[in-house]
Amino acid sequence: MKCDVLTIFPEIFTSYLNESIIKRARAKGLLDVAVHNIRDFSSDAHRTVDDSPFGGGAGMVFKPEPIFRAIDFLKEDGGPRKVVLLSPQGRPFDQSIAEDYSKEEKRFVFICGRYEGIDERVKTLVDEEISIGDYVLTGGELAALVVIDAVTRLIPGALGDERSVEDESFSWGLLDYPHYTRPREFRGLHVPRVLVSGDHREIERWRRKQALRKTMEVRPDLIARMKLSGEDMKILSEIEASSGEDP
Ligand code: 9D3
Repeated sequence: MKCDVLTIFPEIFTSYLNESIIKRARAKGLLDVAVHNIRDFSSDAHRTVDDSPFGGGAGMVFKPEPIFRAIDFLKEDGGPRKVVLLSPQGRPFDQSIAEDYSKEEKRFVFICGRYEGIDERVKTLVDEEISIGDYVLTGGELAALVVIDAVTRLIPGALGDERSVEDESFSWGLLDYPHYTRPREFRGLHVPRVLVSGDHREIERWRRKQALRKTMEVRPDLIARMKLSGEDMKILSEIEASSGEDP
């Protein structure tokens, strides 16, 4: 993925984009991200980017001119761009959008809002408006990082272990099963016997069952829109039958 980020707080991005998997993806040339300060595109000595709302009311609104100028600058090379505005009014971001973005050939421009909002005329530049969920953030910066993070790990070669993405497509739509590592007993807490049995078919079935149980418990909406196999149906009826028993 290639992208530019427009923000008035470029330093928010510095540490996250320079650690771990994202850092390595950048070093490998799989992720190209450039962060730009919208204030650099203002036209006055005070580097003003906001103003009070027409019609009155509290707070400030992003002025259109600096954002238009920034986008004009980014579009100078003439290459195709996909302009994404991070905003609470956007389409909810999910794994399928992350997959689409990871295959997109166009260079992205992520616009991070702040203040009460952004002058509506900026939307004439925007191809897609994206939200990361139903809660109120102070700005779009964390949302842009969430999108970049979720997309980057889907780019082939970005994760050390390519099997991780494969496993996901198998269990897509379910929450994860419980994980354990050494020691086998810790402060009286034991690792489930099946995991040390060496019976890999039984281990697979146990994991699937735990994943189905957990998902049923906290995200029944995910189960409702999943395509369940005959085996999944059988496991679910076992879970149903044993509900109320000791774990
Ligand atoms: C308190 C002001 N709100 C009045 C209803 C509007 C508002 C404006 C700007 C609320 C939040 C923000 C800043 N948030 C984002 O820019 C944002 C966001 C979010 O708040 N939640 C989920 N996804 C996103 S993407 C960008």
